[in-house]
Amino acid sequence: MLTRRDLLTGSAALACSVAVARSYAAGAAVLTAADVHIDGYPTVEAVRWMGRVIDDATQGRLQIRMYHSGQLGRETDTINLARFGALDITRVNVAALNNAFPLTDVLALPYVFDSTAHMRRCLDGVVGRAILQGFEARGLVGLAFYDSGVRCFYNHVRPIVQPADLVGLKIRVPPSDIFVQLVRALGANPTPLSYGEVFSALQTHLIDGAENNWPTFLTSRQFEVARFWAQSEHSFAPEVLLMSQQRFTSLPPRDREVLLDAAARSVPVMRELWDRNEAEARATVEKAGVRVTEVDRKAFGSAAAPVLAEYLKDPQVMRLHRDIRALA
Ligand code: GTR
Repeated sequence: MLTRRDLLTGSAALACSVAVARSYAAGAAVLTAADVHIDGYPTVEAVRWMGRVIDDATQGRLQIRMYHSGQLGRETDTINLARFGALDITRVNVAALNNAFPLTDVLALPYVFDSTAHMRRCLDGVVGRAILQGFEARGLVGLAFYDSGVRCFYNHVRPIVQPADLVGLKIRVPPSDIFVQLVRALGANPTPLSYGEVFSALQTHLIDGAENNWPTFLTSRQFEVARFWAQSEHSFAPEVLLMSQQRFTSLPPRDREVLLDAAARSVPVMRELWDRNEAEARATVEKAGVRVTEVDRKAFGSAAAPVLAEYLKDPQVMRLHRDIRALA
């Protein structure tokens, strides 16, 4: 959690760049957006697309300026900066939100969705709406959900087929208790690290492996070190596009409409980019010699079941989970 001091010191440079961005085009409001992914990644491109739509619809009155590649810091930091109004838009994974926003837990829990189509149905319906609205009580506006494929384990030690193959391995997890508990339940040692630290942690063997989706595995170059990919498909944890509520309410109502509409319309654009990107990423890393194993899905499901059961004790998570399963 960021303290007020961290915010004041650590965000001085950011505040400067935000100020510059806001005066970037005279008379235009420029929204600063952050993403940890590299230029060209589907989430970055979807927000850029939104920026073009907004620019057109407002004759340049409202614009988005994208800071990709983690230029504005870790995901957990950008969430707090947006809450405090020091950053306008941030695109993060639900894993970075789980601990502070428990309503998002259900989206990251293991083996909750059966497929990408199932997840999209849920995010497009009442489940997605309830979770996006939940951000309003905490200084944020939930603009949209984006795809993040399905997370699988990979490592540089050995192929994984059974949960027992993970025993003893040091596995990087995002800053979410769900992933810490899941990796522990599978017999491995969870090591929480921020996204920007994972590649060098793998390279220096500080960790043995991690878990993520195909495009991230490729663009972060983790595939160059971790040569064993296991198709565990343990979490569909999607991405969320969030806006500072302070900044949102400062905009004239007509611009708020334009923004919400552009965010909603960016979802199918992102999905198309995603589907293409995911297939290409997989083909590229397999061609580069990464060995893919199918896992014993039943054994993984059973080992992960106690983690899911623990979270389902929360009535709110239970209700959302019931709605998700009803759409399976
Ligand atoms: C990716 C996600 C990033 C980041 C990363 C991680 O799938 O797109 O936003 O959360 O995972 O594991 O840190």
